[in-house]
Amino acid sequence: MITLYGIEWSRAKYVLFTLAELGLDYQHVKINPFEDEKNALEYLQLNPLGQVPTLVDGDLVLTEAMAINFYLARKYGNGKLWINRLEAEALIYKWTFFAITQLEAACVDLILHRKVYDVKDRNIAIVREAEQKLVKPLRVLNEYLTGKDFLVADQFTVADINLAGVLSYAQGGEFDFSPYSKVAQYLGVVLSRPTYKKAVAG
Ligand SMILES: N[C@@H](CCC(=O)N[C@@H](CS)C(=O)NCC(=O)O)C(=O)O
Repeated sequence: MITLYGIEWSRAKYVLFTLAELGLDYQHVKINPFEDEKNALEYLQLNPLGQVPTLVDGDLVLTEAMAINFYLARKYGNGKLWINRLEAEALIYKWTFFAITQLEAACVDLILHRKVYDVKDRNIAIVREAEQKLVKPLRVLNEYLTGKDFLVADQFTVADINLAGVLSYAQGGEFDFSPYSKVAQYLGVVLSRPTYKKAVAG
């Protein structure tokens, strides 16, 4: 039995999206990263950083959302979400690492400082800096996506889940995607999949 720890609006949503795409059964333990439950001794044994998500599948305890998604796609995908060809795999890794190194921190800052934090704790300077940090990578992504429906080999893969999942935080944080029309269109397509809606519904 698979168990996923992490509430649906946290980074656990990337994994919930994958679980829904693969139609897998799982138990969902909705740990809220803003609550003390993430520091309960029992949970720290699974994830010593006290963060979500964490996946348990049999004897395997796995943290890091993107690693979890690679694992699920490869173990249970059966031809879905993964492409067994070295060049395609390299691109799946490349766009996932691009998402977490070039985009994620800024996307998370946008939603935290526009939606999640109490108004008194929001910082407009952090919002402006995050918007600025997204300009260059989004230009690159926009150009790359021109003439493509998906990131790798024109197939929907776990790279799309990972990257669109990251950008969903910017979308939730009211980022203006209009200068990046191809990214906006792509995001609209990926995030309107019923499996994403199921993931964020919890
Ligand atoms: N690199 C980790 C980051 C996990 C992470 O930062 N999760 C946040 C919630 S989205 C969290 O648990 N924050 C609580 C904390 O850091 O104490 C991953 O992608 O899984």
